[in-house]
Amino acid sequence: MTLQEKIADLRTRALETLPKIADEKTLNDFRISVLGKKGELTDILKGMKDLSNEERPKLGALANEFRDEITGLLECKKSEIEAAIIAKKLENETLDVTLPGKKVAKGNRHILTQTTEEIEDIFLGMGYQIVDGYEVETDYYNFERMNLPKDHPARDMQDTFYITSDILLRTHTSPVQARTMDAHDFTKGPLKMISPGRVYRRDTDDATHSHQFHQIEGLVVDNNIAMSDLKGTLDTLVKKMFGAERKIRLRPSYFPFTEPSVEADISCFKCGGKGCNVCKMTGWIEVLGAGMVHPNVLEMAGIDSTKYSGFAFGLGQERIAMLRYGINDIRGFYLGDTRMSEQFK
Ligand code: FA5
Repeated sequence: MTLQEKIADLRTRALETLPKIADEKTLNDFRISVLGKKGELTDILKGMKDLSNEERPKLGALANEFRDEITGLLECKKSEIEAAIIAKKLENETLDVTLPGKKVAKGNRHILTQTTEEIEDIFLGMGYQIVDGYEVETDYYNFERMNLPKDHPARDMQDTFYITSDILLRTHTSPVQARTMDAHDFTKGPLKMISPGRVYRRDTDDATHSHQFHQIEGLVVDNNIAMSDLKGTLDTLVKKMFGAERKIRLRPSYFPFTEPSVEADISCFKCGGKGCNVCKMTGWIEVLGAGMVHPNVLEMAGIDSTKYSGFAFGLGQERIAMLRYGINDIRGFYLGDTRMSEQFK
């Protein structure tokens, strides 16, 4: 075979193979085998040295023509393969807009947060300000400023978790009373505040007690504040939270920081007052402690107790929520069981 014939033969084979190629790798291998440094064309052209001066340029022109033709065809094939890849991708990615969408799970606020916000709204409507307190408190504010000196036996009622002998996890929201009284300027008007937050006690957990729970403190200090103001305020709160039919009772109690002191109970949601395991057979569930601010507490804040008087209360949100929604175990608030939390959307 002459070199011309060899090129013609290579061309025939190349034109036969090219249309059958369907992927980039095979195409590249083909290019190398035909036009590459060690490819067939190079091999054929090695024979040029034996040609006459007249024939050599003719063969060179033929080889160039062949190289240009095949290079052009390779380019076309490459574009064809790329277009096929894109078409396939698009086919796989087609979006069926008629398919039903995936629902994004929506959470809801914890029932204790909802209860707190509802109570906050009631008091905001009565002109109270909302104050934040500290969960890590000093013995001074948690006890001493609440008229509970170091050796006072009533400290036993509220044992807690101590960080040092002077720093503790607060047992109630009452220290916010002292902090707010210290900061209040009575020339600007009466003091009316509530303070919600988390409190801690070394209590044994049972259906109505937890070692960590929530309270809302309330405090009003002004001239001529009387027990009737406290009673009216608590009545309004209970009516708004529970409706007019739910019974509330006030019974005498003792807190070192109020005098006189009361505790308020609400008739049990489960037995309606007959007595059951939730209310420990009493028919009532205690929801808050309250009373008239003790003169010592006012004086320690630099408030003249002959001119000013006040009432204060501390209610437990868990108890309020239990009564409101018929939840019979306080531990249900903290277990994170979605079957419970989803009921309060
Ligand atoms: C107090 O904590 C007083 N600081 C309340 C107070 C404030 C009285 C202002 C006078 C003036 P007591 O320990 O009773 O009081 O708690 C108040 C309320 O917190 C209770 O009525 C109850 O609703 C709730 N509570 C008390 N202990 C627990 C507990 N272990 N688990 C859940 N709730 C509790």
